[in-house]
Amino acid sequence: MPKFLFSMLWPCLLAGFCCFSQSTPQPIGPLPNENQVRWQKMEYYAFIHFSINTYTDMAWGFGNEDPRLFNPEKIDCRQWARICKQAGMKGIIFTAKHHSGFCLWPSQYTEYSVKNVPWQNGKADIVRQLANACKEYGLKFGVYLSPWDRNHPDYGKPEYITYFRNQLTELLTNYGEIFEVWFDGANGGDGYYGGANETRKIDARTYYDWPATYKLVRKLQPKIVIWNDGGERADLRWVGTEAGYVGQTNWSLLPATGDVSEKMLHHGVEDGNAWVPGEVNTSIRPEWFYHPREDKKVKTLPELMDIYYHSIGRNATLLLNFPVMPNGLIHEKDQKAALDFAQAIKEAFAVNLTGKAQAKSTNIRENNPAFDASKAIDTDPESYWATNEKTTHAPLTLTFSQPTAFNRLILQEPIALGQRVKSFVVEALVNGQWKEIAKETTIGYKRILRFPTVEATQLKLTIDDAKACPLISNLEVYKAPLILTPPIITRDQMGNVHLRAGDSESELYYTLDGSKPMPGKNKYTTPVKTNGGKAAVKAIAYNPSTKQSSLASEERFDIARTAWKILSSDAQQAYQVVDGNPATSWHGDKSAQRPADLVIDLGKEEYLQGFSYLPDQNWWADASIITRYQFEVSADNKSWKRVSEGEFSNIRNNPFWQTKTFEPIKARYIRLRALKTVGEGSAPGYAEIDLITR
Ligand code: FUL
Repeated sequence: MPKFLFSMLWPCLLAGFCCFSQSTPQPIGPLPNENQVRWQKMEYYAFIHFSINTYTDMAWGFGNEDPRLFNPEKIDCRQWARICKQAGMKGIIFTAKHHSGFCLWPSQYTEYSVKNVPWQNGKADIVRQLANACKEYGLKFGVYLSPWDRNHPDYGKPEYITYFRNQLTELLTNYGEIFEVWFDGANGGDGYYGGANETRKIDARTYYDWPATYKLVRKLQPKIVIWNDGGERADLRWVGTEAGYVGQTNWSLLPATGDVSEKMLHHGVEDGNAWVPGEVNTSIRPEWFYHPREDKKVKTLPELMDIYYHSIGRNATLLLNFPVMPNGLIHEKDQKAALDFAQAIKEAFAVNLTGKAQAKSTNIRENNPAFDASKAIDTDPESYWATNEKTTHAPLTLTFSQPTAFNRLILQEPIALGQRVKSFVVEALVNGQWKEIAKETTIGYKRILRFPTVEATQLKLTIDDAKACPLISNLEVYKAPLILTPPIITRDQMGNVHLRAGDSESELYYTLDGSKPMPGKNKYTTPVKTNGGKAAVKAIAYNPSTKQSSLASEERFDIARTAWKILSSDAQQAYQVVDGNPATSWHGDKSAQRPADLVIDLGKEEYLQGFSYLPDQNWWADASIITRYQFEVSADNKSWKRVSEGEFSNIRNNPFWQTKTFEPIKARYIRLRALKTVGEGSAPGYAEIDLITR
């Protein structure tokens, strides 16, 4: 800059600085860095899971899958990008290499990649195709590179780290700007490992030398954010579940070092000394990879809306996964679910009702109009309502020009100055009386509250407690249309079907013959008896005052479990594994010798071809989840035949129904043997056991 210009500018700069020092609130650390702020503003982006195990119907490839299986004859990465764009997502993170070790780009460091598949004569580079498609659709691009590699012969040795970093370098150098890199911490131990077929355990904290790996990442991609649930603290954190929600209280902070519990991942830590915001990762289907059996299990609109409010609405981002089919496309049902979801969000937040309202507060920082309460409802995202120094309690009142009905409230803090609010209350002035509508804790980058519709003339936000003077950059009010939740369908051991509504106003209607349920026909009042055989139940919720119907929910039940006797335990509680209620569970005997068995007499011979296991659904019971099993059948409870054995791959992070099928066989007794649980030595826990018959 020419000298004379500088001399003209510096008094202005100084004036600006003085103004800053007098009145602008001081940041209260820890603070996000620029990359974290940019990432947080993305709010919503996609995961895509696609690999060699898409062709073997497995959750985790073992590492020995034949590359010749890989045959995505209709692949169209532009379809993936188009769907994500239309769904309102801002980027895509792709499984460039999952645990099987198979690379979706022609890495020069391994033969286990797309370069050795017959399809397209080994010339394809799917990472490139997707990176290009993202560019075309204005989406950011991110990569998932699994540190655990079940194919590589050197996994577990120092040599593998060089290999891992070489691959990382390829991905972070050759495909343009990468916004996020995903280092999944999963390591189930066993694998192919170049033919060794053995179990290899590593210490995830030390083996990968994360500090050096992070350094490399940041050198190659200075604008990246790093996700890691396995070792050194990264830029982002896992929220402790893959079910699609973060804690209602959610601090974007963690201790910079040391182990973190699941509770800490779920809620953050109020006085943590590092900014590590949460990313909610979940799949649009129960599992991450495509399985045809899940075509009927795509998340419903009410489920996706819950996920939205429990992720983006709770100061996190949402990373929603699409499993790509073997033909290389996203299934049309997943596409429809994502687009309906986008439409519903648009409708929920169509008209901000603060437009004609006035915001006032008795606490404006130094009475400076730059920090007036109106700054919370203006359209400038950079401006904010600021309160006086040393204040930790302050009200803001919004007065509508006429009585206004609303049921959603958005609040935001300017996080570049730190996350401050510890608790707050929201009240509405209804017919001249203040009515409390919410009492909550943290806000952070964005908090969205849902509550039953109120018609009010005023809304009062009272910040009750904060780490430093509270600041609110945005407050919006909406009236979102009601979305009825389809009923939950369960069947108890006696074969009675139970329906449960998501609210207290809906009536429920059902059918048992596969036809479409209709309001007014077959109203659910008490549990419905089925004849004990297979049953296909469909049900809807219906709101008589709005005359709205929900989507239909659907469940298929196999043979009823009426005559089943649990032989391996005398405890009456053991019958909770067949009570049809996923919320109840039974844990095997802790003192019993390993391996632990669940033995059931089916009461008569059945023609079996599979079984399903639902682990204890309790958040804290993960040690009891079975990860390796054997399933045996018998005609006489004496001689047993093993019909299935293996792993429940990603069950710890995604403790959902696990279904295994086998060659059909007649038997009267079944034995599920837990070979391994998450917390080795823990008694196996079961919420439900069920069978698939021919
Ligand atoms: C988990 C993995 O083991 C799953 O397969 C999936 O990739 C998910 C996103 O992370 O930990």
